[in-house]
Order: sequence, then C-alpha cells, then structure tokens
Amino acid sequence: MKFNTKTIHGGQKPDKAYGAVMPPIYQTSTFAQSTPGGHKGYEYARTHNPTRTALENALASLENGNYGLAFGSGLAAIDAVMKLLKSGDEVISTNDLYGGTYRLFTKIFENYGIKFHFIGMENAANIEAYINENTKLIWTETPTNPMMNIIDIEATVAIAKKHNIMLAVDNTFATPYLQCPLDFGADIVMHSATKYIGGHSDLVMGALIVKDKEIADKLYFIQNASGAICGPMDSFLALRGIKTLHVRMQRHCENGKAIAEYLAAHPNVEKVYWPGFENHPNHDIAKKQMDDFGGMISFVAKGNDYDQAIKIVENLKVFTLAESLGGVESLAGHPASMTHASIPKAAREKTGVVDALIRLSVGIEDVDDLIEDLAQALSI
Ligand code: P1T
Repeated sequence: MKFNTKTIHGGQKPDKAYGAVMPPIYQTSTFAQSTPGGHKGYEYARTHNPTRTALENALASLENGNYGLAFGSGLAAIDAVMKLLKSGDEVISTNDLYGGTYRLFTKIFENYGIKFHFIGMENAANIEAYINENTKLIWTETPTNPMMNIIDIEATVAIAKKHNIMLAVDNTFATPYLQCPLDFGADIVMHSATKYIGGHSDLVMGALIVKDKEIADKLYFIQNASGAICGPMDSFLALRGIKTLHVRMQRHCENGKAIAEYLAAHPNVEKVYWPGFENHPNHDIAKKQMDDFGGMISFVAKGNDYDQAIKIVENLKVFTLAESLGGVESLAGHPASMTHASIPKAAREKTGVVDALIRLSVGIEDVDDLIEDLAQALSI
C-alpha cells in the first residue's frame, strides 16, 4: 500500500461492533468480565483501549513498523524509552534537540545514574569516539529542533549495529511522509504526535513505533506499568489527523520551500536554516533519506540582535507567536526564551541557538499571505 493510502486505511478496519468507519471513542476505564480473566481482549483501559489500539495500529503502519504505542505526550514516549535503560548506562544524543528532551535527560534521568553525551552527529563518524561498553542508546532528531541539522540515519545505524547499541530517531519534524527511519534499520521511532501527526494543534500526544517484538514487549510493559497513556478522545483526534497527513505535508513542504527561499533572498535576513538549500551542510543526506524538506525553518535577521528578533515575532499577524509546531496554522517561536530555554545559554549557543534565532512552523495557509506577513514584520 502506498503512503497516501496508508494514512487513510493503513492498520485501520471498520469497528467490529457495528462497522463504524471511524473507531468509536471508547470512553471507558474498564471492561466487563464474565469470569475473572474472561474478557473480549480488553480488561482495563490503562493497559489497552480499543480507540488507542486503532491509533497504535495506524501509527505502526505509517512508519513501516510492526508495533505502535501511544502516550500522553511526546516526552512521556521518550520517558518510556529511557526506562529501557538502567543506572550506569550511557546515551549518546544529538546536541541540538528539543529543550524539553534535554531537560528530561539531564534533570531527571541523570539523577538515576544514566550518563548522556550531547554531540554533533552531522558527521556520523563523530559518534564512535563516545562509545564504550556502557553505551546502550543513540538518540537522534533529524531534522534537529531547531537548527535543522540532518543526521545520516543509515550511517548511524551502521555504527549502532556494529556496537550492538539501540538507535532511536525522533521523527517529529520529518514525519513518515518524508522519511521512515525503521526502513534504514533504526530500532525505535518516536513522535511528538502533538505536531504533524495530530496536525491541528488540538492534542498533546507521543508515539513509539518499532519492528522488533522484544523491544515492543518491553515498551508495552513500561507503557502499562508506568501508565503514561493517552486517552480515547485524543486517540480519535490523532486518527482523524492522520487521515490527511499526506495532503497537509505536501502543502507544508511547498509553503516551506517558498518561504525559505523568500527569507534567503531578503535583505534583512542574515541566515536561513532549511535542509532544502543546496548549500545546507547535509543537503545531500537530506535528499537521500527524505522525500522532501518539510515546513520547519529557522532564521536569524540581519544584525543578529535579540531585541529585533523579539520585535519581528511580536509583529507577525498571520503567524501566531506560540510554542509547538506541525499544525495547519503557521507558528513562529523564539527558541532561546521559549522551546529551548531549559538548555543552558552556553550549550545552546554552541549549536547555533542564539538569542536572535527565530523558528517558523510553516502552515498550510495561502503562501502569499504568509510571505506578506513576513515582509511587513521584517520591514519594521
Ligand atoms: O510536547 P510533547 O508532545 O511532549 O513533545 C516533546 C517533543 C519531542 N520531540 C520534539 C522534536 C519536539 O519538538 C517536542 C516538542 N516540541 C515543542 C513543543 C516545540 O515547540 O518545539
């Protein structure tokens, strides 16, 4: 089945009870049993819920995995992955990543004796110097949030396999419309489904997708034991969002390209970060592993000035100044004070997250209106 059909049918079947085409919202915490253990596959809704199962099957299909797991947020999904580890284990992570992920790693899991190495992975060969017998997981975002670095998934898989280390890829920015990390041999794909998967800025959710049964069983155990699941209403909304993922992503990519090119040619813009540019350092890898370049763009205005960056984001009218990304509406953010404020200034500036950086999540509005909005905000 092709991707554009999978979003609508992949892993999805009419509901068993009455043939409902969309799965009913099973708004229940528990399921009747005829005798202890005598049930129809569902006993307690933390463990399983039919609406969540429908979503998890759809997610597995989209990412070419065998197993999908949905959580109450992206961070809850990452938290579950970290619980595969134990004290003394080490993780190598991209040094450019969502600030909340960095906070979870450094403020929670470091306290449990897990050691993190945050490194530039744009050259996959860099990873090897940090591997030792305690290394259990490589964590990567690609494209990274917010610097839009591209990590070569295939080359990273080769290193991970050579040393028998798990590789998890946060696929939030790309979505399976653009790349399927499991196809390259990654072990775990993670999503903040809050973003493009949901697509309408109306839910908070996380997802994990894997091929391997042993990893899946461990994650299902953690999902049930720790309990950070999403509810049936949000599962339904995410399924509804998935139905249009391919058409939304096509427009996000078209609008993203037009805006990246507009910004790059603008006299008041100093630098634009978007993997579709031929002079992006890993453009060739992006071309190899992605089908297009997505709708996320970061840029710095001329002068590299904090006050000016704040003025620009405050003056946008069609773009909304807000955290998050991946919804139908365009958003603008100021990573240093918003999404990446939990990364110490020195660490974030090393990766390019300067105080003047602006991040755009380009929505699916008419691109002329978006460009007009940027034009007026940049002229101030
Ligand atoms: O917000 P939540 O659903 O818990 O997902 C966390 C997360 C994980 N990974 C990536 C790449 C993310 O971008 C996020 C959340 N990011 C934002 C809220 C943001 O504006 O960047």
